[in-house]
Amino acid sequence: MKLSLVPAARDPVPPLLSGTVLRARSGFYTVLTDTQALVECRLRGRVKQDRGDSDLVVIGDRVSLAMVEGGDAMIETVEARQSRFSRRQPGPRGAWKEDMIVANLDQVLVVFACAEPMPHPRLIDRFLVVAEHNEIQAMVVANKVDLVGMVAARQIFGPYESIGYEVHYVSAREGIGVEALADRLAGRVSVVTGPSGVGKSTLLNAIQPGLRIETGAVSETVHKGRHTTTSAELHRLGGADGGFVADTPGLRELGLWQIPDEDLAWCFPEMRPHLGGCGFNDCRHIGEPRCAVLAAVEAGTISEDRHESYRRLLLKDR
Ligand SMILES: Nc1nc2c(ncn2[C@@H]2O[C@H](COP(=O)(O)OP(=O)(O)O)[C@@H](O)[C@H]2O)c(=O)[nH]1
Ligand SMILES: [Mg+2]
Ligand SMILES: [Zn+2]
Repeated sequence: MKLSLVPAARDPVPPLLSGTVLRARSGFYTVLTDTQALVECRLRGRVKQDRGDSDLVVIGDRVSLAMVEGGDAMIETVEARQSRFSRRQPGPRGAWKEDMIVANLDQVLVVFACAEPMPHPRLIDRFLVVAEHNEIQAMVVANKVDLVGMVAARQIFGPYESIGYEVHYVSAREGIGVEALADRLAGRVSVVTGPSGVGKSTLLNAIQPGLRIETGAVSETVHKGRHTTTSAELHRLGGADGGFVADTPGLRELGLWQIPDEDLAWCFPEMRPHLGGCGFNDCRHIGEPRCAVLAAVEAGTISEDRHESYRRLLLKDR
């Protein structure tokens, strides 16, 4: 795309355009400028050097662009990230690789189905823990309520409401609860995550008609064997308040995520008030005497199920 930039008379340097990265694919970036133009860009070599070989530019990054000869655009600078959704993966020779997924996001939607596939509390907790570790506000979306009804859905997901998570009971297929959820996305940057088959893509298509994201069994086989998360894309929401949402096809391997042992309890919000109160400073909350967390489990303020998720994550027992 060609853009002609006319520098202001008092401004000796041609101005840079600011924008947000919506798509990043094999060295090419699609940037939505603050003037609402979509520009295909490449990355200045200097930026590559500055940032080493970690994820240089990911979707959600705020960047500045310069137009170069021939009408091409180059990303000149990348702003510091306000927030991030990333996962750590085992890398070569025992090193850890941080896999950046989205930058500058406001919230994570942890989507599960009420049935087909049956939700598993261990897995729900694993997704929530990843969001907490990234310090991103998480909400739970219980999709496919049409299959089980509200009473059964509340039995499964109600405990998350008690912890303080916002839970949306929806049916992407029947349109139940979709409008209320769309309201919560307006004007924000959201990432949709959850296991495959729960209806994430269907839900996004229902929230934003016109997106036409692939759904169902076909897309699953197509994506199988691709070990990349870079195909994630920020979609613009059409409402008056704007906003963006990212589908994350590569998050199926979330099981590889590792969180340092000493950070894990903090990732269970209901454990936080008790963390200072244990008899031992280095208490792991799995059987030590005078453990405040175990006392709260005993008293029923922390659910046994959630503590079991904690224990299994800590002991890498999945
Ligand atoms: N019964 C029912 N099926 C749904 C609903 N939402 C999605 N599905 C179906 O669930 C399957 C997986 O949906 P998809 O959006 O591809 O899931 P994703 O892998 O999480 O993106 C598809 O066959 C959808 O038609 C829903 O609310 N109710
Ligand atoms: Mg999908
Ligand atoms: Zn303890």
